[in-house]
Amino acid sequence: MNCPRRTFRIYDDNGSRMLEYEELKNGVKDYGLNMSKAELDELFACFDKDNSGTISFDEFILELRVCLNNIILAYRFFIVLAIITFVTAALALLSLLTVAVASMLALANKCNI
Ligand SMILES: [Ca+2]
Repeated sequence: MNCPRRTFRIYDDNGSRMLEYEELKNGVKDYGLNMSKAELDELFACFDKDNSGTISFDEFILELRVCLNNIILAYRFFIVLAIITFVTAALALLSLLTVAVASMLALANKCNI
């Protein structure tokens, strides 16, 4: 995986230090992503914060940070969900065991064991 600066340079075909729409389009395609024009328009608009029609490295890295933060948030949410599911399952199992033991004790009392 390339670092963001290297990726930016690879995308920047004409070396202008700014990404134009076609450069982003070609870069995305080079990474094997097949995006529709609408998706590319949306992606370009996400990066081009000042609506200048080009993407500076600062805009590029800013959007990558946002994406990374979203991935981290999703990962944390998944971990919390997994913990809640585990605790719920453990409590359900404990409840079943408690009922089973209580039933056995009641049966043992009835039979005077
Ligand atoms: Ca811009």
